[in-house]
Amino acid sequence: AVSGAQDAGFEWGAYLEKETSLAASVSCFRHAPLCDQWDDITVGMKVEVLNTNAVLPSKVYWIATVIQLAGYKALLRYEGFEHDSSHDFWCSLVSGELNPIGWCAMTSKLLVPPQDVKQNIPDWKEYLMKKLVGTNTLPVDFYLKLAESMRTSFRISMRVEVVDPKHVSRTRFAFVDSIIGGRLRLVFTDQTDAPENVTSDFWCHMWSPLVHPVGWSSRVGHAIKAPGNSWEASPSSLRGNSDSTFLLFKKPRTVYMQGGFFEEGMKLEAIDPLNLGNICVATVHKLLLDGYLMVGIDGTTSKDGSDWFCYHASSHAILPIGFCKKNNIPLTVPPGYDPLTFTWEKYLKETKAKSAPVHLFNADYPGHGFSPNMKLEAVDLMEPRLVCVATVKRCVGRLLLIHFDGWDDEYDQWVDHQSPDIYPVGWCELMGYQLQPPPGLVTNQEARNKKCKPFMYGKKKK
Ligand code: MLZ
Repeated sequence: AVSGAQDAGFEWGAYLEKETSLAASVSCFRHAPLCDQWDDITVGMKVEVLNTNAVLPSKVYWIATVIQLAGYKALLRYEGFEHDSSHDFWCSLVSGELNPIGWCAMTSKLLVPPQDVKQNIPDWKEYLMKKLVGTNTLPVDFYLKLAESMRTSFRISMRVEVVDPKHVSRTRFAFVDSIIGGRLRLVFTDQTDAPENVTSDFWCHMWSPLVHPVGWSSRVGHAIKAPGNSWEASPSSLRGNSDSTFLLFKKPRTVYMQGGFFEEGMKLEAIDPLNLGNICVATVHKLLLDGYLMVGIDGTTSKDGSDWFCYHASSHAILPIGFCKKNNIPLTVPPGYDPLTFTWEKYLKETKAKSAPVHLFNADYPGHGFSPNMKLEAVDLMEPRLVCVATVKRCVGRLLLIHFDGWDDEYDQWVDHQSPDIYPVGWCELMGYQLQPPPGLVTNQEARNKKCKPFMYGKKKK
């Protein structure tokens, strides 16, 4: 099962310490709950939390300071331990276990200092008063804002059109079977091609460019898998979606066509939709409406165009020629070409093609807070049910190269920094979704028993 229980063996806190890595801040992820509130969450802020360092029959609480932040998680130290880090502990800021200063007083809970504090503190009240001056605490509306930002307008059983994972040049009908943290589990309404007893499903974020409102394909001129049953084909199958359903979907930025637009046959560089670690030599094969383009990777394109892929003209996955060279990224060239001797100039001549002019590409770049080595939770888009422990390997403008910890570099994926498929550390825990730990990673319990077992690499791509 994917959702449900956490992998008891993996703990982000211990893992970050072992890797001596930082995690990307929640404020880097625009689609993540509390992103806009996260500027108020700082190292040094103080909270009230259960005191587990007490031997009393009833629950007692104590004040702790945030020593370090990692996504939704915080390393805490009880007040009184000063520079002694031996009792530090990791806690999720969104678990509901942390409270603003004053919460105990308001709810008649007892504040009791931890028993292992070695220092002699004769007057705790005075001590705390001094420590608390000028410090921050959790905003009072923190949990309210959290609940608000977890709400979604997508509904179970809503119908959508989604890119067919087995045939990426067309979409197919599906319905929303479940929603977790804005991620939709889509079940295809036409199961005629699936083996019996197997439900074919697909996970994607509600703001993924792969998912569209019903009617989108015919509106823009995109291919769609012919309805497999009469229910799907009948106009009444649109029932269940209200007229305003399309408002829920992410609309790509408007593209202006004056000053020219992409044309059929133009060459460009594009992230390979089936191999997201590769940026390839590609061609615009067809223009659809509303600024959508069918793009094919040169050399792999099957005759019938079944592996063309729809990118919007404003997509950050399509790039002007020379992008890779300029940014020192290996360009994936068509079969038969040598990456060492490939030049665009020669290639354009040989193929008698034009390159897509630079000004047609979306150059918006507001900046971001990611940097190499930061940890995060990222969807393996080739198996989008899996949210995995991952690292930012490179940042090139707005693109991030995501590496899946413990897996071969072949699994790396280029994503936009605003991709809805990357999440802060602690996101899976918040959503109750299973996080995929690095393969072969020794669990904490084993680590405690064995210490320093070598890290093993996972299987090759299947
Ligand atoms: N089918 C694959 C799953 C790989 C998942 C990798 N995620 C980074 C395998 O088990 O080989």
